[in-house]
Amino acid sequence: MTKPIRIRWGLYLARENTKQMKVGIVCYPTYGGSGVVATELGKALADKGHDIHFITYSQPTRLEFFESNVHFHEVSVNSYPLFQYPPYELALSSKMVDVVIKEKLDLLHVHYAVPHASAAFMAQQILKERGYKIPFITTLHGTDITIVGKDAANEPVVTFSINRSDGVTAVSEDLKRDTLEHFDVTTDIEVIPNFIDLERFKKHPKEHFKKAICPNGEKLIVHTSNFRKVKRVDDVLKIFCELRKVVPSKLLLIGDGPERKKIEEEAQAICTEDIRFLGKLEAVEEVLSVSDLFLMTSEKESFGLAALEAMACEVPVISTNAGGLPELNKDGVSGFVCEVGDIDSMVEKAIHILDNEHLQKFKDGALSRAKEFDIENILPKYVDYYQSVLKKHKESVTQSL
Ligand code: GMT
Repeated sequence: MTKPIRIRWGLYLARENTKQMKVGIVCYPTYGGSGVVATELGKALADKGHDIHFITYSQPTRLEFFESNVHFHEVSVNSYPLFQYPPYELALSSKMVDVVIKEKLDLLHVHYAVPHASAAFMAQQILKERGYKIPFITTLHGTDITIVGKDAANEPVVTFSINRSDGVTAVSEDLKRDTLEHFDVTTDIEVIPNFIDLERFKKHPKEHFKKAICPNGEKLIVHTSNFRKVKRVDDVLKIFCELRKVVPSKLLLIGDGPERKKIEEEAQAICTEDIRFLGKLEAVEEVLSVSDLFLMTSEKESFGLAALEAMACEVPVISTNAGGLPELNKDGVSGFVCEVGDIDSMVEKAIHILDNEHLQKFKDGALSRAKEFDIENILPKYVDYYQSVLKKHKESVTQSL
């Protein structure tokens, strides 16, 4: 029997035989991909009996109020006339300290490095002084590395907090490579890709939608994103304008963001009657269910969760070769992968896919590729990783006693 020690570590270490963990999850609770991944991961872990505590500034978008084993702790930032910018990171670290102690958490898992990793490091140091030892894992999602992290204004803190994380995961091999290339990172990075709930994201019988949107049997093209510059939504318009000259089709643009107004103006100037903007949708899978082709034109994309959601609904994808997209979209199988900005090639591939002779083959290819990212396959990777980080952390704490 192990001798009792005075360090107060999480219950997991005291009850190793149960394997149930108490995990604090920190993320952006809004529409971004990292928040979706964090929320779905937390819900799936809770389903398996783990106790999950979301620590965020508002209720995560995909979280129901009453789910068993799921708790929500709101971070509220008190401002003061002196502050031009309310100190969110400070409030977040303090909340983490509070929740770890009150809820006896075993582990913190922060999604999107900025500023969550440095806030977790600060919380860990405070907890250490109070006699609580807790490891934290940072998941790198994309722009936290490729844009925000690389910014000289943030880089030293991002590098430091990645290196001080007890575990680091990245959502694609490409993001791992990019991180190692641009940051002086000494910690191992585990690649755990995005995942999909195939119960929700599947082809739903919504043929009446298709009839309403495409009354004359047109093909339905779809794009969903947060309308940021990196998504190159204007390329979607360019592709569609060329495509509709050959294939009668309609375009749906789903989501919202900084570029939307500009894109709407551009759309009005071209073929407005065939393009519709739907804004943010709760049940995006219902529209995907009747779509024939998904376009992802990003110049940076660490994984491409929106494309995976489309594939799970049997929608082939034409994507760029940016970031981790080629790791998801299998060229010639689930769709095609083209150079960023190569409109001609994307139009040519779109015409090929939408040909009735080929369409079903690509739909089947998209679905079978999506199945490889079934949450049931990816969740055990996170659980195993949590357990290995907890074990390593326990060993290092024991050695330092
Ligand atoms: O920048 C965004 O588009 C949102 C961002 C986020 O972190 O909220 O999404 C990133 O994370 C997703 C989940 O891991 C990935 O599927 C997206 O590819 C990634 N976006 C980019 O790299 C641009």
